[in-house]
Amino acid sequence: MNPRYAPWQLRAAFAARLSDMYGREVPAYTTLVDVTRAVNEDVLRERGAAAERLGSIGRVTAERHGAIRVGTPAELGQVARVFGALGMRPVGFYDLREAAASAVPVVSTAFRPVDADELARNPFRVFTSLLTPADPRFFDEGLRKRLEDFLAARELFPPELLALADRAEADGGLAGADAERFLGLAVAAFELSREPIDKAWYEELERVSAVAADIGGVRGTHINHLTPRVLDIDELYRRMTARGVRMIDTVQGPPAWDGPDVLLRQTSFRALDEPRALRLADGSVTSGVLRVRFGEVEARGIALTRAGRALYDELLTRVDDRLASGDDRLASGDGGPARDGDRFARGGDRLARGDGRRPATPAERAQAARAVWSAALPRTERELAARGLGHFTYHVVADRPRDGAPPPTGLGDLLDAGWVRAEPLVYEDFLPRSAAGIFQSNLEGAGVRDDAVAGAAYDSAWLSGAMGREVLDPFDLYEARQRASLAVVARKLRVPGPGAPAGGCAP
Ligand code: OOG
Ligand code: NI
Repeated sequence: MNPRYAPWQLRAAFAARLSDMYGREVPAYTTLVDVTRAVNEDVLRERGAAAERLGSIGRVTAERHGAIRVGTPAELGQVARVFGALGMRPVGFYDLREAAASAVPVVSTAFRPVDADELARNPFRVFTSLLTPADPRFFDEGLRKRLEDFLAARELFPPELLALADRAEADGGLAGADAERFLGLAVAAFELSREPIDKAWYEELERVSAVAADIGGVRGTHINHLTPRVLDIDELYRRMTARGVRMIDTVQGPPAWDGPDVLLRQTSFRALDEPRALRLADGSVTSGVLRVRFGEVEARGIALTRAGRALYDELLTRVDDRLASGDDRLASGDGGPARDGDRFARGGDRLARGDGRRPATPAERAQAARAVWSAALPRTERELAARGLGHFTYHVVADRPRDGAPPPTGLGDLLDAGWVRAEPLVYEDFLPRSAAGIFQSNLEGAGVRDDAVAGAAYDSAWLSGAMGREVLDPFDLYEARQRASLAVVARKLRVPGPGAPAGGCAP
């Protein structure tokens, strides 16, 4: 008997083993997972079925995202093959060079399952960043050349792993012994390497960018955080702090407020000192410490439409403007001079100020965000749908009224009359500004970026070409799921395409 493992089973097993490995390497991660589980149990007890509105407790408990960073398009292509075996595809393009205040010379995508049933089985995703040595704002010609030579000479994934990955993808899974071998090699590829690091080279890169050193200063890659999903991130933040874990000073993303949860809220704790072997110029090896890994936790909300997302981005700007105008500054301590280091302050929620005033505190920012949110975002799911801001799937209600009358035709009326119900689609992706904030909140130094020269241009099409796989547009994926559900409603009720909740044509 030689059981076969489908891609989703490989994915679930990989996520679980990676979690075990990371827990051994970073003990604080285990604390984070324990506290997350306790919060989720409490939320489930308090809110009942409502707690599972954005994913079953089974899915949420197993849910993780990881993050890795690689150096070359060829390496990214190999990552895509390993994750392809797990049924994960590249979704979304994130340019963190622009989103970060510190030197974060990477562009990124996220590998994840895309079909609804695959997401329900196990939604494991990996935020994957690619170094940009060709960007002259960070690297001069000489450094670029040495960096590219260094990267070209290393091997992140053994050929046997890649061969098994290709076979798994082509055959739709692997048989027992091969699956075991594949999983062992794949987890090992993301462990922290014990090989000595060339101290001078690492430090040269670190002066440019700590991220560049983390990627291009070593011979391997590693998982740099693994993030569980929590149902109440504010409560999680309180409990971790009470346990003495020093969290970054904010929760990134939308503020806590009394309307529907949208998109993604994240927070993290600092990288921990980890002993590493360092090779000196004379060839001798000494021991030092590096901080390259950290802990992160997230709460997921409803996926926004393109229009909803544009509104979200505009609200972020409105919060910045409001803080810049000084409306939300607490009376005490206002007007103090900005400290030098604040230009690249921790937490990513810094406000660049040219007027010499101190940046807004996290509490001021949260208060401003709540005010802006309350004024601009609908307070109910129904309203989010009606204004075309959120993504939902629509389902015919089994015990709908049966008085012989034909169903109304507009989606709004179908919802009101109880023929159809709406289920929110959970946001499966990331946010560039939060990602940049997470990056820089965990960096030691800000690095340097020369904004006097033009940056190298990268976009989603470039990234697709670089790895030889199409980077999918996340909005297209949510829209397709919404549209497919509406087609089923139309067929079952024999109504013309019921269209958007606002009553117009199909969304
Ligand atoms: C990735 C940071 C982005 C997130 O959750 O936004 C990220 C990294 O540090 O490599 O994981
Ligand atoms: Ni993350």
